[in-house]
Amino acid sequence: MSVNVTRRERPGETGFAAERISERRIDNGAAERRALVAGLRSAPASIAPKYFYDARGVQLFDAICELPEYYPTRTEAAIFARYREEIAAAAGSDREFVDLGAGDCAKAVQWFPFVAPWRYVGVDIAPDALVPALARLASTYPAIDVCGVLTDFTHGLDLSRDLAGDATTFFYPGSSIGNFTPMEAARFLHAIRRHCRHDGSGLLIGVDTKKDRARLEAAYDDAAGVTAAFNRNALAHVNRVLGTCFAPDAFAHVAFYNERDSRIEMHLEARTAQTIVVDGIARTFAAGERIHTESSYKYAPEEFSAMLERAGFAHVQCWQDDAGDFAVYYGA
Ligand code: AVJ
Repeated sequence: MSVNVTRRERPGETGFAAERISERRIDNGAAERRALVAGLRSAPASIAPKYFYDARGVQLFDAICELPEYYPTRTEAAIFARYREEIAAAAGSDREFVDLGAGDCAKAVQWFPFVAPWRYVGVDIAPDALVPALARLASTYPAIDVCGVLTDFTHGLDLSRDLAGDATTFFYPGSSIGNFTPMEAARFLHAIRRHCRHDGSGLLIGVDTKKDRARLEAAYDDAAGVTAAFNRNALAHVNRVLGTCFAPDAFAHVAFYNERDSRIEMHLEARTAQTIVVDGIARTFAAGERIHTESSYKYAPEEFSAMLERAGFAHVQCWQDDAGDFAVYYGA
C-alpha cells in the first residue's frame, strides 16, 4: 500500500520524515474485500463499522460529536478537564504515550502539559489526519520524540517493534472499545496489558455507561439526522470499494438499544425490495431486511473495572461525571 509520507524535511520546512512513521498495515485489500462481500451475502447481512470512516464519514462523525443528543464526547472531555491532575498523577509523567486511534491527536495533546511524555506514538488505521497532525506536533513540541504507526489494530495489537520499551501510558478514549464484542474487548485489553511490562505503565481509557434507553437511543438517532446520514454513508463507501449500486436513500436508519446484550445496534433497513449485484452475484434484500452496521457496547463501571482487572490491570481507578453518563478508567 502506498502512503504519501515520503516527503523529506528541507531546511526551514516543518515536514515530517517518513522514517518516523511505521507502516504496519499488511496489504490485505483482497481479504478485506472478501470479508465485505461475505458480510453482504450473509443473512443477516453486515458491514463492518470501519466502512463508516471515509472522508465524508470522518466529517459526519465530527458533526455527531457536536450534537446535543450525543453526550459521550463532551462528557468525556468534561471528566478529563475536571480530574486532569488526579488522572495525570495516577498515570505519571515522563512516559512513552501511546495514542490508540489517534486521528488528529487533539485529545492526546491536552494531556501533554500534565503528563509530559518524552515520546508520543500516534496509532491509527489511516494516515490522512494522523500524518499532518504528527508534523504539527513535532514542530510544536521539539522535546518530544513524535512517531506514528499505521495499523488496523482491530485485527490484533502488536506494537513490539514500535515502542521504546520503557514505562508506557496507553490512551484509548471515546468509548471506541464499544465497537468490539465483550470477548474481543477482553482480548484487546489483554494485548494492551502485555505491552505494559515496565513499572509505571498503564491504560487510560474512556468507556460509555449503561443508561436509560431513551437517552441512548436519541444519541444514535438524532433529530437532525446526522447519525442517519453517517450510517447510510457506509453504503456510498461500499459502492466505491466493491462497485456496487446501493442507493443509500433506499435504506432507513435503524438504531435501538439491545438491553439483553447491553449494546446499541445500528442497521440499514431496506425500505422496499432491493437487488444489488455484489461481486457478480445478485443479492436481494427483501423489504424490511436489515444490514447490521454497528454495535456499540455499554458497560457499568463495576463491570468494566472487573474486565480491566481480569486483563491484568491493577489499582484500577474510575472517574465519572455527576450523572454517571460516561466513565474514565486508569489501570496500571
Ligand atoms: C466511535 C464507536 C465510539 O459507538 O458511539 C457514533 C460511533 N456511531 N454514532 C459510538 C458512533 C454512531 C461511536 N464510536
